[in-house]
Amino acid sequence: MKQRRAAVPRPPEAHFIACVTADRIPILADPEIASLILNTFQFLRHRQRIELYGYVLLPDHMHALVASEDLSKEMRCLKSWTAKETVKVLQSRGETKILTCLKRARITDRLDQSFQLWRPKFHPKLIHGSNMFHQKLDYIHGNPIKHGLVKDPAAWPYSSYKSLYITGETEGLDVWF
Ligand code: NI
Repeated sequence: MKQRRAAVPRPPEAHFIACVTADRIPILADPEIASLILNTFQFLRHRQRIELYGYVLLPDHMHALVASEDLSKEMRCLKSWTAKETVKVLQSRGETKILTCLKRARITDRLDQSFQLWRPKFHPKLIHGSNMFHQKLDYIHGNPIKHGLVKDPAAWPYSSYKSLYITGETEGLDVWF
């Protein structure tokens, strides 16, 4: 008889990813847009479509450590959903300047969409072992410093640093050591 597999965590075939906004339009560190991106990560986590080990949102790009059976599909899903929702947020606020930028950034062969939030790629790099895992996690958390936004990783509101190392409130994250 075939036994149902218990919910043992899969060995994390995590990938380090980087997603950049179209034309590097700096809108991801907007509180409302950041939270819709993070909520989308959480939606995918709760559906067990991804595992999320760490993340950072910078104004014009994001980095994350994620694992998934079909990472390309999930990233495509995350990007198209967050793009649509971001446009709705900007429209409701009447942010015509940014919307014009997103319209101009549109990739011309995609006629089914009128705005472009993300560049098409997500640059996945497979994590080999725990050294590389931690190196990438440190890179993620150090990114706001690297990009000159803050001096202390705890001062940047849009990363997993505080949850992992300060508050210990890691329910939004998958932890792997
Ligand atoms: Ni960066």
